Formats: sequence, structure tokens, C-alpha cells
Amino acid sequence: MKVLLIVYDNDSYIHWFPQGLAYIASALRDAGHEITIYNQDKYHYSEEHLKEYLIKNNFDVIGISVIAGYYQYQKLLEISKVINSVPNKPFYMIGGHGPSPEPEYFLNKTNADAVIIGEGEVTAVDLLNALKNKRNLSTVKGIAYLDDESECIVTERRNLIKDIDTISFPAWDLFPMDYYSLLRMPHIKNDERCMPVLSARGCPFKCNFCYRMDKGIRLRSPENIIEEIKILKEKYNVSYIAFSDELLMSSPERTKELCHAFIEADLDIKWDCNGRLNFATSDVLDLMKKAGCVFINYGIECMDDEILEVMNKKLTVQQIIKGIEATLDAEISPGFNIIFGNIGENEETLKKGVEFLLKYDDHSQLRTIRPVTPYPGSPLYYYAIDNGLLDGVEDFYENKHVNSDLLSVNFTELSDEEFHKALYEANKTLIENYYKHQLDSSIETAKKLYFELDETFRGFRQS
Ligand code: B12
Ligand code: SF4
Repeated sequence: MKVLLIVYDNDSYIHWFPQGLAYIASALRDAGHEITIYNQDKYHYSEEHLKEYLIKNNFDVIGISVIAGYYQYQKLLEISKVINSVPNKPFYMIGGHGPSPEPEYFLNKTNADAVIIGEGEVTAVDLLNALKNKRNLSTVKGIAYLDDESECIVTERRNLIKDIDTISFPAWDLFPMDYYSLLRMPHIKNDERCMPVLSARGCPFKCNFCYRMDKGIRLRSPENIIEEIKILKEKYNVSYIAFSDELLMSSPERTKELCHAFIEADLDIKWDCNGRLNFATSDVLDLMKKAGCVFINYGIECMDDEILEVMNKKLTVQQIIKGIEATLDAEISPGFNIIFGNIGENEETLKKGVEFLLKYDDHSQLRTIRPVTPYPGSPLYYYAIDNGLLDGVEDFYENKHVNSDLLSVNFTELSDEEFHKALYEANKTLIENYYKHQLDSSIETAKKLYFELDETFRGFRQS
């Protein structure tokens, strides 16, 4: 069948490589389908452009991947309007973290023909097979659709792919790799090219604000990951890998296993990943450094033990401090993610977060604090509904989640105004700290240039 996969425009300068769609493209191509990618992201095509394109070109199936951001949601609705307006409308399927927990809502809002729930490779192939052979959609596991009476049918959940080494690598050749590899990550140099890779699928933790689409964690073998990295290096000259798993440091043993394998394979790459501070000990970190790791993005969330407990973060303030110090000692840059507004938080817990960020900042990034968002499917989402703070999915998307930096649901004792004022004060301090350092370091650079005649200087506007 002729399949069109749309990569929507996220209004970014350079977009993140759409890994989910690239996996789906690969699986469908392996099954014999003809895949075309519509890169609205790279070209910033308008919806009118898409409409003309769809009218001119006939496809049997069209697919979009969405996460639950406010921006993505609005974009999905605009694109859906276009898809639904063309006379030759293809079979329309959507998937990803957005629609998976609330498929009925998304089916009604987008008029899509099916939602793929969770991991999509096998389901997408089965769905297209059913379409081709005119099999009833009820026979396809892992989807939701509206039947003739507009009733939402959610079929039995599909078993996850057991051995994820068997999944075909993303269909890189169908995407503009020169564009995506320009993505800038912490400590990447101007002449380095970067691509994301998944070392595993899933996460063994269950933080209360996080929606886990599929249960548990499944690891790829180091050999399989290395094979993928070698292709990226050889074919696309990629030298920086952004591990995009929810959590690469899923245990100390696993992290060490990967590092040993990278070192042994003499991969000679730089990489970053998401990490856990309770596993950030010097033996693990020194090995990560040796294997090329330059940045670990940590979910700290809060600097208060009681709130960490409420979040089910399985982390203590002491572990956070020890882990960050060990990371800095290992000369790896830490990313600090702090969110504010979980159940029981107040100005004091926010202040502790700001103090921590100021104390341990290595100035590699602008650090800011965002409000917690109860994304649909997360435990916090159901807590909000159960406690009358949220009136279901429509209320979330249409009224509450209007911007990720604004309060969507208030779980604290503060009024909304007090909440935003507290966030303003916290972020003002962090912004001032960042730009003061930028200013000082630019002046230092100028001094070095003119008084020490620094010949390595590459221009003030070079970044
Ligand atoms: C890269 C990434 C981004 C990138 C872009 C993503 C992109 N282009 O796809 C950027 C940086 C833009 C981003 C932004 C955000 N992100 Co993000 N992001 C990720 C990350 C790290 C990797 C995504 C990925 O490639 N996964 C790997 C692929 C293989 O999985 P997948 O995309 O889910 O696809 C599979 C299935 O879902 C399904 N599928 C997906 N789409 C489709 C489509 C079709 C047609 C079919 C058939 C199947 C299918 O099949 C795929 C293969 O099995 C994930 C974490 C993760 N590891 O998943 C978080 C994650 C998706 N992000 C998340 C969040 C919360 C956000 C933000 C909303 C955060 C914020 N508050 O700002 C923002 C949105 C910003 C905004 N402006 O609104 C959450 C999602 C929560 C939710 N309920 O949606 C995640 C899960 C992280 C987490 N654990 O909290 N993100
Ligand atoms: S926030 Fe991170 S550690 Fe917690 S469940 Fe989600 S992916 Fe796992």
C-alpha cells in the first residue's frame, strides 16, 4: 500500500529526528509497503501546502505520531482538519504518547480511523494487512477505532516485542539526515554531527507525573546498539549519539555493560543520555566518561525528601547531592531537571531547588524550572481527576494545558497567582545567574584575545 507519514512542524529551528515514525517506516517498508515522508518540520510547509499535496498525490494510508504537548495537540488538530477535508482521504492512523492513553478522545477530535496504542511496529503492519485483505479492524490487536455506531472499540492490547534486537533499524534513508544531524546537544562541537539512538525501551521506575506507554523495560544487546552506531558513523559521519531512551542508566550493571562494550568496540563517539542519581557512583561514572559520555540528563525533580516520596521518585536529597558531585568529579556535565508543583509543594521546596541549581551549576545550559504537568495516563492525571482538579481529558487539552511553562493543574496550597509569582522569582534568579556568567565569560574571551593575542579565537558570533 502507498503510505504517507507526516512529520509535523514543531516550530523549531532544527527538529529532533522523528525516531518513532522512522521505526514505523522501516517496519512497513519491510512488509512491502511504499513509504513517503512529508517533512513539514524541515520545510515549515503550511497546512495549505499539505492540502494541495494530498489532493495531487493519492495515498492509501496516512500516519502521524504525537506526544501530549499542548503545541503538538493543536498542530494535530490543524493537520487533521486538512486530512479530513480532501476528497481522496486516505485511511488515517495516529500513534504515540498523546493518543495512546485516551484513544476515544483523539478519535473523536481528529476523525482518525485508528489509534495505534503503544509500541507500533507489529501493530502497524498488522493493521495495514487487515486493510489490504479487508479484514475487520476488530482482529487487529493494540488499536482503537470507532465502529459504525460511532462507539469506540479498543482491541486487546498487543504483547510487546520480546527481543527488541529483532526490530529493524530506523529507515534513515527516507529522512533528510543532513538536517537532523545538525541537532545541537550539550558539549557538541560545530563540526560534529549528532543522531539519537535508543539503547532500550521503557523504564523500570514509576514516577507519579510520568506516563509510561508500555510496561517495564526491555534492553537491546550492546552488539545490536553498536551495529546501529557504526552505520550512523560510516554512512552519515555521526560522531555524537544522543541516547533518547527514557533512562539509559537503568541499573549500574547495565550501564557498565554498555560502557565496556563501547570501549571494546573502539567506537570513538561522544554521547549523552538520561540518568538516575541513585546509580551515579564514581565507578559507573568514570567508566561512562571513558566510554565517551559528556552529559547526563538527570531527573532531580525536587530537593525535598517528602515530595520525592510523593512523586514515587525512589530518590533522596542525599543521593541527588552525592550523585551530582560524583558526576562533576568525573568531569561529566550534569543536566538538572526540576519541576515544581507536585502534591504538597510550596515556596520552600521551590527555594531549595533554586539554591541547589545555583550551587552546582556548571553553566553548560540555561537552567529553568517548569510546573509539573499531569500528562494523560500518568498517576498524577488520575489523581487530578479523582480529586476534582481536572474534569477529564477534554478539560486537560482544551482548558488547562495551554503552555508547558504555565500551570495546568494546581496541586499546591498556593493560589494560581502565587504559584506563577513564585516561578517567576525562581526563574528570574536562574536567568540572571546564567547571563551574568555568559557576560563575564565573553569579556574574559575578549581579554584573552587582545591581551594574550589568542590565535585560536573564532569570532564573537561563532557558537
Ligand atoms: C525526542 C523526544 C522529544 C523531542 C521530539 C519528539 C519527536 N520528534 O518525536 C522534543 C524535544 C521536541 C520533545 C518535546 C516534548 N516532550 Co518529549 N520526548 C522525546 C523522547 C526522549 C524520545 C521520543 C522517541 O523518539 N521515542 C522512541 C520511539 C521509538 O518511540 P515513540 O515515539 O513512542 O514511537 C513508538 C510508538 O509510540 C508508536 N508510534 C508513535 N507514533 C506513531 C505513529 C504511527 C502512525 C504509528 C502507526 C505508530 C506510532 O510506534 C513507535 C515505535 O514503536 C521521549 C522519551 C522516549 N524514550 O520515548 C520523550 C517524551 C515522548 N516526551 C515527553 C514530553 C512530556 C514532552 C514535552 C511535552 C515536554 C514539555 N513539557 O515541554 C515536549 C513537548 C513540547 C511542546 N512544544 O509541546 C514525554 C511524553 C509524555 C506524554 N504523555 O506525551 C516523554 C515520553 C518523556 C517522558 N517519559 O516523560 N520530546
Ligand atoms: S520520569 Fe524518568 S525515571 Fe521516572 S518513570 Fe518516567 S522515565 Fe522513568
